[in-house]
Amino acid sequence: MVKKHTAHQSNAQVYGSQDAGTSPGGGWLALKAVEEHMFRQQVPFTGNRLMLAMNKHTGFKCPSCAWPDPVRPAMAEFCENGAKAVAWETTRKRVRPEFFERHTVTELSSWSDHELESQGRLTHPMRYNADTDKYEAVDWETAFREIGESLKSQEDPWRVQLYTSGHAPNESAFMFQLFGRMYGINNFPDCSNMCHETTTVSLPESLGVGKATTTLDDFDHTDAVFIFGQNTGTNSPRMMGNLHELVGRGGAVVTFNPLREKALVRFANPQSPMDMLKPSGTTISSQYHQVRIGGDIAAIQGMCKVIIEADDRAQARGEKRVLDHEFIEAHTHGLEVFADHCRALDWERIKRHSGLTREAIEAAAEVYMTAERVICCWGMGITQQTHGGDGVQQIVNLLLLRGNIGRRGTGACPVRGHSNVQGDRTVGIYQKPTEAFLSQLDKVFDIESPRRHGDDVAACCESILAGGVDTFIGLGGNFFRAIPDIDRVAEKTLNTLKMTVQISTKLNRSHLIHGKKAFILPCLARTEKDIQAGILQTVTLEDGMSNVNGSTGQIDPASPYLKSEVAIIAGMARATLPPHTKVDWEWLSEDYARIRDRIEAVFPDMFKNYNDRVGEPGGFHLYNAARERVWETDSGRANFLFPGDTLDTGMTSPKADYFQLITTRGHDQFNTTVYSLDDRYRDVYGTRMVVMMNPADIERLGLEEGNLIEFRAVAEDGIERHVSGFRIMPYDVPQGCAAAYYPETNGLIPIANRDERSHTIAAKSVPVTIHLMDTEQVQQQTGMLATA
Ligand SMILES: Nc1nc2c(c(=O)[nH]1)N[C@H]1C(S)=C(S)[C@@H](COP(=O)(O)OP(=O)(O)OC[C@H]3O[C@@H](n4cnc5c(=O)[nH]c(N)nc54)[C@H](O)[C@@H]3O)O[C@H]1N2
Ligand SMILES: Nc1nc2c(c(=O)[nH]1)N[C@H]1C(S)=C(S)[C@@H](COP(=O)(O)OP(=O)(O)OC[C@H]3O[C@@H](n4cnc5c(=O)[nH]c(N)nc54)[C@H](O)[C@@H]3O)O[C@H]1N2
Ligand SMILES: [Mo]
Repeated sequence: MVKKHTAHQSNAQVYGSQDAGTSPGGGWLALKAVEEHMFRQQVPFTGNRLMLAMNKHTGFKCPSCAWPDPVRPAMAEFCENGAKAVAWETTRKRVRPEFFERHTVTELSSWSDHELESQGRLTHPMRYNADTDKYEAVDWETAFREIGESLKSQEDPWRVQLYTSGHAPNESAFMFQLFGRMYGINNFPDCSNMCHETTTVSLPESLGVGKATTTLDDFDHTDAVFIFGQNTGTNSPRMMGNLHELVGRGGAVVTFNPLREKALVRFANPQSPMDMLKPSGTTISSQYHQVRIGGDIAAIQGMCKVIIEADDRAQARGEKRVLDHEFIEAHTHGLEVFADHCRALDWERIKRHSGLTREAIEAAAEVYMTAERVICCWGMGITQQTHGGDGVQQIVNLLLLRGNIGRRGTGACPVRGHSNVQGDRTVGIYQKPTEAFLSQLDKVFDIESPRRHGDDVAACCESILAGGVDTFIGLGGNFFRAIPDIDRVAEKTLNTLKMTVQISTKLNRSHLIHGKKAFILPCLARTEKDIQAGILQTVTLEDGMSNVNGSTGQIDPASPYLKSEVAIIAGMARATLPPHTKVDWEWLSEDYARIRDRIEAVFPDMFKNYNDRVGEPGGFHLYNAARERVWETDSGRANFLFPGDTLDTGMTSPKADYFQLITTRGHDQFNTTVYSLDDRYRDVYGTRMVVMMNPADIERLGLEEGNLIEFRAVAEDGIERHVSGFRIMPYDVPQGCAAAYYPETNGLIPIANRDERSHTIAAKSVPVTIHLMDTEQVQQQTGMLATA
C-alpha cells in the first residue's frame, strides 16, 4: 500500500493554481445530461431500454470510447458520454433524399458541424450531381458499379487513399484492408495517425509492444495512478469509476495537465449513492500539476532525477534501495546512461521547461517512490506533441525504475480513443505492414499483396496538396474535418479529386468536401440489427486493453435502405476487382463468422478459436509480451530511452512572442461530432468559439475578457493560416499556453507540425499568435454568425 505522504494527507494539494468551481464532475448534472440528450434526439424510451443492453455479453458495445468493460458489468454499465453517443446514433431524425433536394452542397457548406450532423441519420445511398450541385438518391448497384468503374480506370492505384476511422469493427476493417491490398496499395491512413500512433511507434522501442500492458484487474490492485494529458471525465468517463474506487481505498491519483480538468479534481460517481449526497463529490487527484504544454518530458525526467538521487543516497548509507535493481538487472537495458543524464540535469532548466516548481516535482516523485504498485496513463496531451514519442518513452522510464511493468497492479496504460482503433490496426489497417503479415495474408487468400509502404494521414494530406491523389474512400469518420491544414487540403480536394466515397451514418463536412464524382454510402450503426442472409450478425471489437468482445445490434435499422459496412466493402470489391480472383466477397459477407475464420487463419496464434472464444462472457484477452516480462525489442530487454538534448521541447518561454495552443475536446462532443455547444466541465455554455488564456497573458497583450480575436499560426513554410472569432476567456492555464476547441481550430495546424517519428499531428502544441480583431473583421464575423 501507499505510505501516507504529506500531499496525500492534506487531501488535495494543487500546484500552481487556484480552486476550480464548486460542482464536481459527474454527479446529478451527469444524470440530467443523459436525459436531456436522449430527449433532444427523441429517444427517451427505446433509449432507456437499449441502454441496459450496452456493454453486456449479448448486447452491443458502446460506440464511444475504448475503455474496457468489467467482466461482470453493473446493471447499467454506461456513462454520461456513452449515453450521449447512443442517443445521437439512435435519433429519430432522418436525412432523406428530400433533404438533399432542398439544399445544395454549396449551401450546406456554410452550416456548422453541429447543424450538419444534427439533421439525423442518412437513409439512402446518394450520388453527387455537379450540374445541380446536389446529392441525389442512387441505387446501391449503380453506386457500386460506378465506383468500381472509376477504380478500374485508375492507371496508378497508388493515387487512391483508403481511410479508416477507429469506429469500424474488426470484420469491416479486415475486409477493407483485404480489398485495398488486392487492389494493389498500402495507402491506409487512419485516425490513429492523428491519435495514438505516437504510442504505437515509440512504445515498442521501449517495451516491444505498442499496446497497454494493463488490464482492469491492475486498476483494482494498484496503489497510485499517474495521468499525463488525458481528460478522463470527458473522454473515458467509465475510468472515473476505477479512479474513484482507488481513492476510496486510500490510493493516490497524480495528474499532470496544463488545464485543471474538473472531474480529475473532484468527481461524484453517479453509481455511488454516498457520493451523490455530498455536494462536492470526492477528491480524485491528490496532486494536480499544471505542467506547461510539452513540459512533461522535463517534469518526468525531474521526477526520475529525484528518484535516482534518492537511490544514490540510499546506496551510500547502506539503506534499502529505491530502485528495483533486481528487475533492472534482469530485464532492462540503458539505465546507467539515463541515470547519468538525469543526475546532470539542472533544476533551473527542468523548472523552466516543465513550468513546475522543484517542490511539486519532488512531491510527485515521493508518491511514486512510496507506492508499491504504479500505473501510468496517458492521452492526447502526450501523443499529439512534436516530441510525443520522447514523452511516451520518459513515462516508460519512470515505470521501469521500480519494476512497474509486468506485475499485478502496475503497467503502462495508453488510454486509446475510438472504440476499435486498436483492433483495426491489429487486423491489418496499417500503411507499413510487416512482411510476416503480408506473406500470411497472401497465403490465406492466394494473392500477392504490394510490399511498398503506403501513406498515413500526414502523407495523404501532403499528397492531396501535391496533386497526387485521385480517389478517397472513407470507412467512417470525418477525415476532411479531423485533419490539420484543413482549409488548404479542402480546397485542393474540391479542385482535383476525381472521386470521393464516404461510408457514413451521419451527414458531415467530409460529404461536402468532395471529388468530381462523390458518393455517400449510408451504413448500419452499431446499435442496429445487422441481418445477413437471414442471420443476425455479431461484430467484434478490441478495447484499449486488448480484450476482444462481440457486439450485436439490438434495434431496427434507421432505414430499410442501409447496408452494413461489410456488405458495402464487399459490394465495392466485387465491382472493382477482376471476377476471377479467389475471394468470394458475397459469401464472406453473408456470415461474419467466416470473416473471423479468415482473420484467425492470418493470425493463428493471436486469434486462436476466434469464433468460440468471442462467445464467452468478457470475450478474450490478446497476448501482450511485455505484460509477461518478455521483451520483443532489439536488445531483448526493456529499454531506457531518451533523446539527446531532451529538454528542447520546442517550448516558448512566457515572454516569447507566440503561444502554444492546445486544440481539444469539450464535454459535449465526440471528435468532430458536436452534441451541443456546452462544455459543462469548463464552465463554457452556448458557444465553442472561445480561447482559454492566462489572465496575465491577456493583460500583457493589452486585451480584455470577451474580446474577439484571431489566431495566426506560426510556421516556417511561409504559408498564412488564420482562424478568427474566438472570445477571450480568462482561464487557469500556465502562461504562454492557450486552449481552444477542435475541430474549429484545425485550419491553423500545419501538416508538418507533428511528432517526428510517428507523424502524429501535434494538435496539442500549435504555435500561434493572438490578435484583436479590427472593427471591420468583427462586423463581418458577427454578420456571419448571425446568418449561420
Ligand atoms: N466523450 C468523448 N469521448 C471520447 C472522445 C470524444 O471526443 N468525446 N474522443 C475519443 C478519442 S478518438 C480519443 S483519442 C480520446 C481523447 O481523449 P484525451 O486523450 O483526453 O484527449 P483530449 O480531449 O484532446 O485532451 C487531452 C488532454 O491533454 C491535456 N494536455 C494538452 N497538452 C498537454 C501537455 O502538454 N501535457 C499534459 N500533461 N497534458 C496536456 C489537455 O488539457 C486535455 O486535458 O477520447 C476518446 N473518447
Ligand atoms: N485539432 C485536432 N485535430 C484532431 C484531434 C485533436 O485533438 N485536435 N484529434 C484527432 C483524433 S484523436 C482522432 S481519433 C481523429 C478523429 O477522426 P475521425 O475518426 O475521422 O472522426 P469522427 O469525428 O470520430 O467521425 C465522425 C463521423 O463518423 C461517422 N460514423 C459514426 N458512426 C459510424 C459507424 O458506425 N460507421 C461508419 N461508417 N461511420 C460512422 C459519422 O458519419 C460521423 O460524422 O481526429 C483527430 N483530429
Ligand atoms: Mo483518437
